[in-house]
Amino acid sequence: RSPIRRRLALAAACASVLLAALPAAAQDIKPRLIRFGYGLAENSNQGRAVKVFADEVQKLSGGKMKVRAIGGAALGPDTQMQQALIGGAQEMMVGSTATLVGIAKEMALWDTPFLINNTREADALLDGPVGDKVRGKLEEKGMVGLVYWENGFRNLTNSKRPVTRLEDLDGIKLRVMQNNVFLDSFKQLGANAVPLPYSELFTALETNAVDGQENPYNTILSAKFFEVQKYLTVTNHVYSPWIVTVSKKFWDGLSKDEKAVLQKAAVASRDFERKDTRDEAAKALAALKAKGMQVNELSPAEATRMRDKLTRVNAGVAAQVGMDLWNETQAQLTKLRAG
Ligand code: TF8
Repeated sequence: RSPIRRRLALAAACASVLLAALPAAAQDIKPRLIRFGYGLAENSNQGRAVKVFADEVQKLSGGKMKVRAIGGAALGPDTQMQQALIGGAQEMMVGSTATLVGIAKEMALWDTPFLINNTREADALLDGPVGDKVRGKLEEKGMVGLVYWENGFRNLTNSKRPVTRLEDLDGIKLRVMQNNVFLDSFKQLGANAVPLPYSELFTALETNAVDGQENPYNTILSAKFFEVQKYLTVTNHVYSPWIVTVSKKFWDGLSKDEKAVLQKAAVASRDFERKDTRDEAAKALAALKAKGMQVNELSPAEATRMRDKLTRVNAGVAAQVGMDLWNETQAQLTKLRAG
């Protein structure tokens, strides 16, 4: 490189060091109010992580940017909040990737049954090129995806009977997320699958409008589903992520420094959330048993039967997300499993 280019590079490096050292007050940050909606209770892994995000934004912006956290689906179910983000009436949210499939079809990748075997694979896939590509699809639709959080491995509950064999699901009215892959998956298993927004789930279970549902242990605990569900079957049938999104209309009006605040806070909240969720999940099953739930594992033979039925939806997911993305995902997983 020429000496002049080297000097320029050096100057640029110094400038960025200086910039990083600047107090928040000297950065290009204006007072901003961010309404951040989410569906679970304040006292849940989702609520705790939104709080961490809010505190982090406050700190990094020197108190100029304020996050107003609004939980319990008070701003509406995920799909309604997504439309508010796209229209610019709400700034941020966190929710299930599964409810975004109608907006960005590639999100269906994360609904593939048994795609991800453990949290190491989840983090590598979601934080790597595949996760970035899927997240990136939201931009042209009016949303910016910042980071993925962990919802977790999903397990089945119901109020009718213990599910020990595939046939036990026959006729069980099972709430699923509003998503074609989940609908197809549970139809394959013989359940009477009913798509419902999460915000209507507790009441639907309580009034026996539906018999069962599936969610990670954390949510079964924080949403108090144990009060209205007797049986829990350990299925771990899919790993669900959450995604933190920003209204593109709002995002485009932010300065570089303001965007950096949100990005840094998002990463900090992700790291907190995954650890918190995993710590809680490790203890949650015992807590659910203590609350009176009757828990059963599946025999290896029955687990295989269910898995075989569920993975019948895979070809459909591959077609929906595109073979390039599907193959890239499988290749990364193969590599991860080898090393
Ligand atoms: C579900 C999801 C929920 C999310 C949440 C409201 O069952 O697992 O955790 O949608 O953001 O709907």
